[in-house]
Amino acid sequence: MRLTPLQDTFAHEVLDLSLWKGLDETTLNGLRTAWRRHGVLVFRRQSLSETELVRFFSHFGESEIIVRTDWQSLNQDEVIHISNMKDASGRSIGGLGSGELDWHSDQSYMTAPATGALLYMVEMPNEGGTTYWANLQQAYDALSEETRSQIAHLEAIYDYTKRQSTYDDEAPLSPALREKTPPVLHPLVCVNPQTHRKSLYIDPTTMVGISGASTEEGAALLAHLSTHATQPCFVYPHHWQVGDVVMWDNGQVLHRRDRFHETTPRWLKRLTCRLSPEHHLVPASRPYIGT
Ligand SMILES: O=C(O)CCC(=O)C(=O)O
Repeated sequence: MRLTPLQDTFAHEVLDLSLWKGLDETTLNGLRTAWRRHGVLVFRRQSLSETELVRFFSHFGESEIIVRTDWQSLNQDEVIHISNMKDASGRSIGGLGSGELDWHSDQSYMTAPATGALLYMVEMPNEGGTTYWANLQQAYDALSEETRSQIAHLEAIYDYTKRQSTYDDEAPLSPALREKTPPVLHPLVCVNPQTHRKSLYIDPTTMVGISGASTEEGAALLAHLSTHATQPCFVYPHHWQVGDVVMWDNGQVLHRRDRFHETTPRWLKRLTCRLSPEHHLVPASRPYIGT
């Protein structure tokens, strides 16, 4: 296995591995270390069944069944479909449509986020649909001293209602989904348990304010942090090919997607796993019970 940085960014490509084959413990440990260090790993030219995908990702953390069970694969509960494609009866085969997805962090709407994520590209359009990842530790390092001390002990409020309102083709949040996703608080600054370095933890698609701040002050600070953290110098743009596997750690990075034409099919398989707070930055969170 060899690792190479992608486009001079933090993201790395892993070469010489066929993920459908069983991987030995030395290789898996190398991958675990590389993932903790770099936050985004890319594997090209893979060909994996859903069972093989689930088996590969289970080496990094316990599989998580996410709240969007309506996007689940018929074969494997752990796999969801991210797609604009429809089945013979005209029903979407998965979620997230064809629109732009703004910067977000998966599971930030949960009190105990499962922060490991993987996408596997199955079918893609010729144009659009590029996905971007932004490094939150590099962004923290580049903040002014003044902003760092301003945010040191602040928590942001996250609400799934805001996130869902940005998705294509979605009905309003159902009572059942609302029950699973009440508003939560996460600190704006988290510490990596391995390196002890500080990092931002934000999600512009889901944050609705800052606990204890006025609506205007909270919105201004969150907008400032979001604009700062997503500057091109902190971003890796991934230009997909069929067979790509990308895995990322939502404790370290944000991601977003460009829109693509709604009539061109795009289909990814998606997995989520629970990363250990001993080895990965997992935000310490609590329910938000209002002011
Ligand atoms: O469709 C993509 O490229 C990204 C999907 C995404 O943002 C997600 O699965 O959280």
